[in-house]
Amino acid sequence: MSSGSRSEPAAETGTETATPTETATPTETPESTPESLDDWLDDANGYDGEPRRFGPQSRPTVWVGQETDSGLAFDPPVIEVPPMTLVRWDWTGHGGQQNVVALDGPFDSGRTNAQPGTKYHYFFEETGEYRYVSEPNRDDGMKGAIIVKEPPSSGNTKVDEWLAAASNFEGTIVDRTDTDTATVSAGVEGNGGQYAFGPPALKISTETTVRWDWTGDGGPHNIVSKGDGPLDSELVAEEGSTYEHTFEETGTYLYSCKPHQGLGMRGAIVVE
Ligand SMILES: [Cu+2]
Repeated sequence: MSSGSRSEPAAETGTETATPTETATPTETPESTPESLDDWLDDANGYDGEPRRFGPQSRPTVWVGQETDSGLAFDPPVIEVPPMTLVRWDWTGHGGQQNVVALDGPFDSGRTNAQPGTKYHYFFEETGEYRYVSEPNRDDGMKGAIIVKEPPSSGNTKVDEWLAAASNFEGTIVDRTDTDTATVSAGVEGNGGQYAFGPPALKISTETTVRWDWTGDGGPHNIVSKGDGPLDSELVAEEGSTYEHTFEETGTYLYSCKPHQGLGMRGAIVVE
């Protein structure tokens, strides 16, 4: 995603801090943006159709001027964040003059800049969909969006906070309290690749065995408890690999695939 190391600039350029009077307010169907967000993003460079999701307390950074097969891009082009999130943009210096300008006005990094290390940020308080472009490159597909929405809620706070970053979690804890053996697939579609557990959240009864089945997609995965917990599998990639654990005690068990935890490859087992 980021390319190489770069030093901090002596002076930040194009930086702007939102003040209480300068909060983001989505406008109703403005004339400049009549299409649906998906239609508008159809030709966005570097976008595979799946927003990158960030949870509460995250610090998302979008690279400005990422070279992709389709052309210069914002990276990631589309992110999903909760309200009250500070989003940063960081110029790579590739591809000449660029800026970050919302179509409907709430944020604008100002004049274009080609200097690597140029930074801009904006604090998103309100839910909404914010489309933006780099003005010199807008007709070439350098466009992006910030989707600000409340994270999915299952009612279990520990699960919701842990899985807020998992793109395939929509607030559902699948109920398997009626079975002795429940299965979870490791390496299903999500989090920008085959980097998800399916389903990401399960509810079971005590004395239930959960078996994780490797799909063989997305490279090596493992199953490791967050903090002190009972889950600790090998890191393997082969389709058909399995790992299982029988849960004896009630509680909420959080886990992740260590190599892909930062992408959102996380899961939860609630034992009742
Ligand atoms: Cu993984």
